[in-house]
Amino acid sequence: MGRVNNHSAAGVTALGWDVWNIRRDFPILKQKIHGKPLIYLDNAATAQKPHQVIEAVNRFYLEDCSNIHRGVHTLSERATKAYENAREKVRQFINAKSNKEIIFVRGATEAINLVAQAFGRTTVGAMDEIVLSSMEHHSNIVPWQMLCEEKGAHLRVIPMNEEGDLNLDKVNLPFNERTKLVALTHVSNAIGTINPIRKVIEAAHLRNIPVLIDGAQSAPHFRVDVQQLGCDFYVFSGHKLYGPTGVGVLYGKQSLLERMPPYQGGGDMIRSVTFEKTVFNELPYKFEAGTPNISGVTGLGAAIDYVHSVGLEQIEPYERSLTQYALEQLATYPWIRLIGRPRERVSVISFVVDGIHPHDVGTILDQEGIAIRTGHHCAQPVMEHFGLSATCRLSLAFYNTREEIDALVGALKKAREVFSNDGA
Ligand code: 7TS
Repeated sequence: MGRVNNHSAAGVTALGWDVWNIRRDFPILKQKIHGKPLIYLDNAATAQKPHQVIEAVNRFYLEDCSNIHRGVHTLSERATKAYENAREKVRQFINAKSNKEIIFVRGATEAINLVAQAFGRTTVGAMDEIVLSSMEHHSNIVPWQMLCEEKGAHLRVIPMNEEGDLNLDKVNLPFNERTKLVALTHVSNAIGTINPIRKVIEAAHLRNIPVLIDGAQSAPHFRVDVQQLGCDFYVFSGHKLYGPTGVGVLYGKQSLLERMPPYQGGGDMIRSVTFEKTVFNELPYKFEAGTPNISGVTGLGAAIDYVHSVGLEQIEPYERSLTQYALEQLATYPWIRLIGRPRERVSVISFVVDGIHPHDVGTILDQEGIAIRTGHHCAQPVMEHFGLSATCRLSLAFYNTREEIDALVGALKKAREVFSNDGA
């Protein structure tokens, strides 16, 4: 159930959503930057944390701090319970079949590297191919490139069109008998495109090709059901989902994970060790060598509880209407050029301002207390596609408001005036 407002304070939208009430959960949003109220529009990089998450992490260190899976003492039992409860919360959150399919890692990046090493190194050989798209984050390019270099394999790329949508005609799906994996982002972090991943998964599965979905930018915005999607791997980062940094998730189908060798060796991932032979532990522990990020995992569990308490079914329409508002406001000015017009998108918008380098825009906005991201967004092939080296990117969360978008547009106008006067 979503947390719908039932009092009629100012700031309540037509959707019955009290954004001002929600904002009270995020202590960081109260501060001023350069004397102006903080307007945080860099949520695709990392989302802010509600006090429920901060308190869960604090509580771990204040009351339960202990190592997991090893102790019979009370603190260790409590820590283990919190850690394994979080695994169950993640399982439910993405509707995986089993807890064995949920591996805790450092983030989306580590999850992809794990698959590249544990799956890739045993499956991919010389002249084999891995298919990516032209809108991947570097995290979903470089690990595959490293693997290809080692194995003498090749990357194939699904192209995108001028709007920033993938070209998914049969001719543009470069699958063949040498394709060993498809690794595709669910949502572009640079231009916000939601890719029709089911279509790609179905086409790949017709040829028995497994598919990894990079969910770093989808998990925070809408409901994901890995069984319904049918993907073989799905990865996301906790910190973009209002959780702590340094924790993320690899989902993998049990049958595939069972066949994969461990990624790292160490404590907790073994059943028995002698100098002659080590027997590996069962799933999911086989992939969780060493002491994990226990406080982070506990905090991620609290973040998932928090997102449930707000309600993805509330978050999605609110963010959609806010995105629509931002697009309309930005489109009012001919000197603002929106980059990409995808058919379906999340609340990530890239733009450039005529005559001002994105980094200068970012610096001027910071003086107004507004945080946006400028640069290539770790997606240089996307920049190249649009003939740019950098863009300005705003990325909205459910605690952002229309007033903040108005302030952004006001600050952009100011930046434009400053630069026009300089040039005069
Ligand atoms: N995949 C996508 C689609 C991403 O957007 C990111 C991070 C990653 C993978 C890597 O996630 P990490 O948590 O392991 O670093 N994206 C961004 C961004 O857009 N700005 O900063 C980080």
